[in-house]
Amino acid sequence: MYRYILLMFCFSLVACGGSSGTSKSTSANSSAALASSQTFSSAATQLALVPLPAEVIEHNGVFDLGAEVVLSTDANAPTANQAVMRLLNSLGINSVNSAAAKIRLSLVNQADLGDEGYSLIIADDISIRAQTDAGLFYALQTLQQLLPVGRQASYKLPRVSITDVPQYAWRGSMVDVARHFFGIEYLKKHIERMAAFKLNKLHLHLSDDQGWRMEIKKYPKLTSVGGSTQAGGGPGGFYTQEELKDLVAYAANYNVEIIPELDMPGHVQAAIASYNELACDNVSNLDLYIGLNVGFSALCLTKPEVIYPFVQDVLTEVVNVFPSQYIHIGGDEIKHALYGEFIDKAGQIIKELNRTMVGWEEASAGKNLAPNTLLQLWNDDYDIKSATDRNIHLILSPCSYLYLDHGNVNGQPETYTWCRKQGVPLERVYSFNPQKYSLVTGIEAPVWSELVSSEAAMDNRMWPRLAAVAEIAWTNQSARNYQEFTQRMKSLKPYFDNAGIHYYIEPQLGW
Ligand code: TNX
Repeated sequence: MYRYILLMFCFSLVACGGSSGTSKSTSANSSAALASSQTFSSAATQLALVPLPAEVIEHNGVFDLGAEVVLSTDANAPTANQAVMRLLNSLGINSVNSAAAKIRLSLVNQADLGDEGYSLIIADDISIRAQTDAGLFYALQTLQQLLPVGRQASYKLPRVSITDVPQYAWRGSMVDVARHFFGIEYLKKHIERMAAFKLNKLHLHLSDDQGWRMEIKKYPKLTSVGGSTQAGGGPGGFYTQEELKDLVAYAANYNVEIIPELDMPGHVQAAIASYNELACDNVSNLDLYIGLNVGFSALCLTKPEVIYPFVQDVLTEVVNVFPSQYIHIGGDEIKHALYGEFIDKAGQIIKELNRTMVGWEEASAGKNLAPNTLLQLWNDDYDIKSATDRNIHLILSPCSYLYLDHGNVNGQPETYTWCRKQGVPLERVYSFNPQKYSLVTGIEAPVWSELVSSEAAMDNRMWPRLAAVAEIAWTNQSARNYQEFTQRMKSLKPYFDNAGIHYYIEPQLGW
């Protein structure tokens, strides 16, 4: 039930003829309301909310948030409690014991809100309800978008009732930190930005031919050697386990789960250069790699006694650092008779570690995929039927829509074109219809970093396109409209500027 309903809405005090305009809210089902919804839901008058909520009913008048509020929270919602304090601090609002305006966060039993949904009602106070801490947290992200960016003397909010539930549980951003290394501070900023758009999975591509980025205590050379460089030959880098644990905790405060990927059995030149025995004995290229090719390295699948203890040891340390249920083992771009067997063995190791395997689409070659395995589809038309026939669910990352290493615009320098030669502009991203696929757990947009060598360039590839990804993943397909999206995004420019995001200046947003 996706509706966007504007009822005699007037945001400006002048237009409303006073601040206390009584609400003329009409039943959402009345034909008058529906008619006015058609008249008024023209893009220009929509609230600037991205992703678009499931249901928005605007009432007359505004709510004034003064310099002080009474805050009522639930002790069982630590993430939301931190988030509301951050929000009030950023606005310069004090939380006190007695004042007129109230913000109430309540955990409730309301099954239709699910695990991440919420209700946000701004009337004579601000009432936020959800079944979970995550739901309350998302209501606060919506509230933040309703507020101006930067401190004001007082804050005027539209009176509104929002009920909102996401379409997909997995709303992801993938960062390739292997081809080019990106530091923890950058990832923390990225987590905050993701959360503002209700993205909840940060998939870190932690190893590839050009670099191994996660400290593995049992194999220190993976990082001292394998992490020492990157594509193009720069200094590379790696994360200690302590840093990664800190990042995981930081992400949890933003309801973001980190999904680690250690790519195997291909894409392993950095590991082979660190521990030569992982390659087959006839392999002569044992050097670090700083080029851009793919598909040339592999763990030696005919030396199971060498590679499986390695896989076991690495994944054991991985699960000690990352609490996520899902562990991504890559599995892309390698052809070998024993490939399917590798996937099954890796899957078994992950199962014994009480976790669930994620693999790129090729991992559908596994014969014994555990029922809850997830596969990440990256070639739009890949024949994934052998997996979906077994009820294996998908994360959708079709490259011609969601590969953000491709250009924001046709011909953008330092972008790939192999999947779509015109790049994947914002409008193209937004046009992706996940309903073309079945068994969809979620949506994820990767940024591969062979050609992305700075934080500014990474920002440019991500934004504003990740906002479109967020809306695809959160909002029902039937409620989405590109023209309206661009209008809402236009109004959110101050957020992007204030957050210091080096976004692509998208002409279609008038930025
Ligand atoms: C394919 S997508 C790859 C990556 C490259 C990317 C460049 C996938 C699973 N593998 O190794 O970085 O293309 O667009």
